[in-house]
Amino acid sequence: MVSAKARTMSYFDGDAETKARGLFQLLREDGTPVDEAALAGFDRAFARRLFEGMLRIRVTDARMIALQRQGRISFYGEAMGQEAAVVGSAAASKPDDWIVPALREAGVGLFRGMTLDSYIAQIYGNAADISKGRQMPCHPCDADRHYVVMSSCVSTQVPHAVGIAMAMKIKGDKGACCFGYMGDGGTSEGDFHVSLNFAGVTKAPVVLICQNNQWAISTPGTIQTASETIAIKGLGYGVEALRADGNDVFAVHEVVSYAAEKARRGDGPTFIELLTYRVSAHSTSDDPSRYRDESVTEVWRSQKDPLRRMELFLNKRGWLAAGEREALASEIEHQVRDCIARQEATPLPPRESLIEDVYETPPWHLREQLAQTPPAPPPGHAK
Ligand SMILES: Cc1ncc(C[n+]2csc(CCOP(=O)(O)OP(=O)(O)O)c2C)c(N)n1
Ligand SMILES: [Mg+2]
Repeated sequence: MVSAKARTMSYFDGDAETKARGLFQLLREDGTPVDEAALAGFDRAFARRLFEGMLRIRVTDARMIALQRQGRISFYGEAMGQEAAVVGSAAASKPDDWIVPALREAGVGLFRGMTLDSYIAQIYGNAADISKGRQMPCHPCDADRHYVVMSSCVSTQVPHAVGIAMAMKIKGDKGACCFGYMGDGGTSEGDFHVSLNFAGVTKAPVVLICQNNQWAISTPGTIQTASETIAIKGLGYGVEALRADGNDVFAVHEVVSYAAEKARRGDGPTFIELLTYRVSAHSTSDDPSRYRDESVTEVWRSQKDPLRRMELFLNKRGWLAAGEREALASEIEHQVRDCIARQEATPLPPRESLIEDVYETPPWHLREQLAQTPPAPPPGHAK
């Protein structure tokens, strides 16, 4: 689903620098279209799917934060305020594409079909966890959905994504591309610059997406870079650069679809900056009130909220009835609670697997440890 009409808008006619400095938008904050005709390709079913995808992340994240506060999971990083960037880009991906996420894109995996049970099992690190509890929470993966596990090291996603795309090109894979995500902080790392250079030179089929949420833990965007925009950095490497309102799910879908189609037909890489805001804390280990003015956050939480914008749009079109958002949210919450109950009742991975998956013949000191009585499981975990 792509609104080719949207590409006729003046933004796409701009020269390379104008696009990298501009801000593509299809829906204003109050939910009214910037250009009615440009929305012609987005029908009711698709618009609702995008909205439901965003709501699913919002509701799931809220439950996960509550679980962490109750001591039932150890750690969580949410995507509050960034759901449009996550879902709009996910919806532009195709099953054969590969996804290399950074910190806030678990919702991309979910949108592509990772089950909630698998996601939550990976957060609990239980026996149903595909990684057997050996990853940090919030580092999910799903090989069947081409959703690669996130590396914790900021910006390593960029060389990983460009490398995958280069391999796809060398192997002659046609009609697929790789999405690589990063944060604004990630663009200050050497990995970012090296990879952009490789992407430009090799014309790899890659879509590099920076979610500029204006914070990198406690470092604000104002001191992250002296560059006029983040997008414009792509031009120095010969990579087409686009910049869009990351809280406008239609605009995100449009720019990412444009870049993905271009990559899939062999016309090379695109670097996209999506302007958004990290409404919540960096993670459950962070307290942003210590370092930023939360009255600014409040504006992003309310008037600039991406779900609110889409809800206003859907209401105006008559595509979402009164009370339907609440009903949908409650249905999702029930599903999440059911998954939590199932995953909490699932035992931990067998502790022997820690050793036996590594050694064919464990050495004597590990055999001794294996024979010891296991300690009590942490609270909230079944035996
Ligand atoms: C190489 C590296 N340096 C530092 C860290 C610690 N760290 C984790 S997330 C983060 C900030 C990331 O900010 P950004 O890239 O903007 O992503 P966001 O958290 O805003 O999504 C830092 C400094 C790390 N994980 N890896
Ligand atoms: Mg950031």
